[in-house]
Amino acid sequence: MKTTVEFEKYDFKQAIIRHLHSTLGTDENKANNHAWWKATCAAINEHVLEGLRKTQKKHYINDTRAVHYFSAEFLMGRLLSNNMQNFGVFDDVRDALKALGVELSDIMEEEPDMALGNGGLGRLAACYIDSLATLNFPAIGYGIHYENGLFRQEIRNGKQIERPDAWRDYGNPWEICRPESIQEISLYGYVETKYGENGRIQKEWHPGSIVKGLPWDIPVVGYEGGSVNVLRLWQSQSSDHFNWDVFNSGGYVDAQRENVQAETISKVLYPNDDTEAGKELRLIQQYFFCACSLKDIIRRYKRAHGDDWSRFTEQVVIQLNDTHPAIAIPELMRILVDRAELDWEKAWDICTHTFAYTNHTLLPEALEKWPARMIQKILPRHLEIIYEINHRFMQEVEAKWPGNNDIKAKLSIIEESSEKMVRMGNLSVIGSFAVNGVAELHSKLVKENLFPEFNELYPGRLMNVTNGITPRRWLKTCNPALSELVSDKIGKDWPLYLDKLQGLAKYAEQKIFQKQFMQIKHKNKVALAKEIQALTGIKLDTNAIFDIQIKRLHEYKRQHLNLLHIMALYRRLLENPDYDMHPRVFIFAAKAAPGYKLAKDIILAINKVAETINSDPRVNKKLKVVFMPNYRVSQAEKLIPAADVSEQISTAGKEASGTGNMKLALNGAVTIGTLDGANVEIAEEVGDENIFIFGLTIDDVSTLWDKGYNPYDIYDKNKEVKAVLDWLETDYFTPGEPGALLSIKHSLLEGGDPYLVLADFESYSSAQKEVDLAYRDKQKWAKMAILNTAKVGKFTSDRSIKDYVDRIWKLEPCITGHD
Ligand code: 26Q
Repeated sequence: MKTTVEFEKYDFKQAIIRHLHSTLGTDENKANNHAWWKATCAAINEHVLEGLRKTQKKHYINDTRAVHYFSAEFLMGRLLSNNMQNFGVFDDVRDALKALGVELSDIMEEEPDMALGNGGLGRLAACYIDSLATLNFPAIGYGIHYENGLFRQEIRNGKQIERPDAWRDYGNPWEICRPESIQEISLYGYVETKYGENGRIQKEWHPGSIVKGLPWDIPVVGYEGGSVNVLRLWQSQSSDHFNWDVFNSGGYVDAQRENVQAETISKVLYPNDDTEAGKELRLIQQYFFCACSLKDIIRRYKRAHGDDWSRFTEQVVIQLNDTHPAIAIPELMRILVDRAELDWEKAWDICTHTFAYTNHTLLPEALEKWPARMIQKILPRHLEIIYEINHRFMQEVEAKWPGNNDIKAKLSIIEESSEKMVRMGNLSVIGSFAVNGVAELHSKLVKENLFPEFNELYPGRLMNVTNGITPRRWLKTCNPALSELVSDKIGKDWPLYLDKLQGLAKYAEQKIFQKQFMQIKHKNKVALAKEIQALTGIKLDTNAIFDIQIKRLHEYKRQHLNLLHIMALYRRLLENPDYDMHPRVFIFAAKAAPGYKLAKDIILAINKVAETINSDPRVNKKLKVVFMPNYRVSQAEKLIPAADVSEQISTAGKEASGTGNMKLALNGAVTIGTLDGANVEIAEEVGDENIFIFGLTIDDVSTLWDKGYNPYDIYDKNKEVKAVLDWLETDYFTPGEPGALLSIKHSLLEGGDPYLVLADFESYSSAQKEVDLAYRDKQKWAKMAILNTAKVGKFTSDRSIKDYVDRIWKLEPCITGHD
């Protein structure tokens, strides 16, 4: 196979030493792990940059159509091991370092995670750019170069404390600063209406402030000779010339203040994974990266096509990762109408053939809305454009449903509440040629519940692309032992053709293979147990079931359902020391949005229950609870290979897809889950006998709400539920502090239990009993675990990307190869 980069005669040992000397100014005797890490990155980077140059040259010469993935988040994690694996040089580098007396696994721990995202949506973007590079599709990721990524979580007295994440403090070896591609963008000010010679109305935006966007490129290395694409992240800076006047008139301090304001834009990632109501800075962030990225795209387009806009939509497709970049739609209209002086109709035609939008949530509180007044202040011209888009759209609605004002009010981009709001979801559907949900069930609900009228008005626009994960990071790199076993059985090319994992199914009942598979799982559990002991002091029995729930903390994800069940097990063990259960370790890891009180209380409750149980000699041989602080990509890579059970227990209809569910199943964990998000498709793939499905379905959920749900009915009827909820109210888990965990009980009773935790408790509890029984049958469990790995090939992000390409992007691969 032709590869982008040649390694045959490359001497890593020599290169690493060379970089230790000439890049880092140190030597083998003085170097600490950090220096070794940097020198190793520098050696790898020689190849990264060579691949990047070749890929860019090829794209330039071929002038190919490309996808531009706009996302406020890219949760990249660490890149050294990933880049080495994708180049296929991991073992060579490990051996080279070994010869120098250095352990690769130690120096990899030096790398800070690039945590420029909150959770699923940000990690999805990272998996997608991996697949795009691997499959040689011309693509560029566009986002924000946050100075501080998602906060670091510390746990003190059981409580979450947020600390800043200074991921670049000692430099980031992977990023390339591109001052030659700086862009300037405008904010604030007012709009002047002018009349051109031909009587055409011209709008001129006189900005109140100008900000510079400085791009940093992160090379994205495709697997085994794929392309090296780029992720381009914008850092905000004050614009020199705009401050010049202030500066000259002696306003040094004022000028510095403007600097601070401009530089604030890319300072910090918002740590919310739903919405942050009405925060001006968040809107500015969104506009900032969209405007910079559009200018960048248009600069590149014009280099090839000048002022001829007729081929723009052939060359450019822009994917909006949720509504966060939706402001790009009126921004492109502004450029086309005000700057390029195209007719509105022509401009709108270009726009609606350029954008496609991915929806990631149905939760009404998570659908983005911005006060019109705020847009007016920050982006006055964009508000006018949004009104014009809406005005014309309302005429379409009138033509389709004459006189129907209810539908108009519902579909309007403008919500006419006391404070006028701009609905970014509606704007995105109207301004895009394709809208997709992220799992079959979710896309169905998008069509039938969220946007049914849009689906009627624009048949075919709403569709599904089921999420996926990159098997390079989420199996090959994070679980090398299992990867090797798999390669021995089915050959080495499964990371590119994940459906080949099906080939393992025929060994699912073979004793030797079961033993090999489960031995690897056990080794991974031992490694995790060691990590957990080092981090938390908790000692684990690695023969226990490792039951793992790792994801953002949210009521709808129901970590508290898991916790109530743990308390119930604890209670059963106290009441009956011989209560028959296989030893189990429940492991949680989760960050809560800093302002989400109940989520933080659930973290506190998990930690307090964990402390109590772990130090109770009556039960702690059979039951342990661990809360791993500071959940992040690199931690997920250690947890996932060691999981026996994967907890995917959201209220049906609430989790759009989930992607952790796929990662865990791929690594041979068996899911206990509801029929929600991609769990439905995982169940279809692995078969009902290889997954533990429980709980209300979406239909059950709506029936239950329709007939009236009263959580007190369950509290009064189910003794165990009553007992554990009442237990929370005492000071049993929080000595001297009764009531510290009361908010959870309160939300489940007086609060009306909005996520039906109590309604699903009994069903969850019996499913957990089945898990316990199944695990005790070693062969049965091994078979289930193997079949999970064997049957989840569908969930490779390569398949997702091919779906996007076929259904939406219509790209051709551009093979890089040699010069
Ligand atoms: C918006 C406005 C202001 C501040 C923050 C936000 C914001 C930030 C992040 C809103 C949402 C997010 C992230 C959402 C997210 O991660 N959604 C998840 O997306 C995954 C990938 O499709 C799905 O698998 C999950 O089901 C979905 O919850």
